[in-house]
Amino acid sequence: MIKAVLFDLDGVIVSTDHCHYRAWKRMADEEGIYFDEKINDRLRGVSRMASLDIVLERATHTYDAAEKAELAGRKNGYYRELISELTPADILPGAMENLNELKRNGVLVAVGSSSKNTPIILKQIGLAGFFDAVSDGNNITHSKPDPEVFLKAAEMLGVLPAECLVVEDADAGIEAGRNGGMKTLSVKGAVGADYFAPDLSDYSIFRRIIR
Ligand code: B16
Ligand code: MG
Repeated sequence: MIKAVLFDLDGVIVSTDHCHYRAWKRMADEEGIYFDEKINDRLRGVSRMASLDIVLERATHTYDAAEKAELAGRKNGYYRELISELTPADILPGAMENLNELKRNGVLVAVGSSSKNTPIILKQIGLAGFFDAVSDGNNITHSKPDPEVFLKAAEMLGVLPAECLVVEDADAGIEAGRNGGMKTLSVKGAVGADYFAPDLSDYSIFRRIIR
């Protein structure tokens, strides 16, 4: 029986992909590194430093640890500028309706995100304090597809992994949920899940999964 739904943040509750893209692109352009939307797609659900390693695959010289930290920090500064403009209107279609219905039915809701910027994003979109638990890039040491972020969320909620449904837009996130022994719902074409939906605009999706 499903007692809790663990939501990925970027790409599921709010679309910050374009903010990540613009911030990585600005940094890559400054460094003369080729970067495009296709490379950006590979960064979905991947931690900041692992994302940087993917971006640097196209670099013409190697960067040492201190230089890498500077590049990641610079990108994050650009990203912060962009997400400071997010508002509740940026919550993706159907997300609020589904979240409210789950709560009304006594199902616990949590965030399970790789992003260290999760608290800022939740505040910007008016959802700080809304979730029963928030597990994010600040409380984990292993990034998706490691299940840590979702296992921590389940622990915070006091439920078993088998009682959780993970909602994800990234292949690595679906894999993380499965690695944690949880049921998974894919949106936006992430592969390998138990259930699939194009997005959360279908208000009956959870009613059909959680019986
Ligand atoms: P930050 P999610 C992930 O969030 C993003 O999808 C991914 O593109 C990003 O690199 C990662 O967070 C780390 O973000 O630099 O803000 O710590 O999809 O797991 O909610
Ligand atoms: Mg995501």
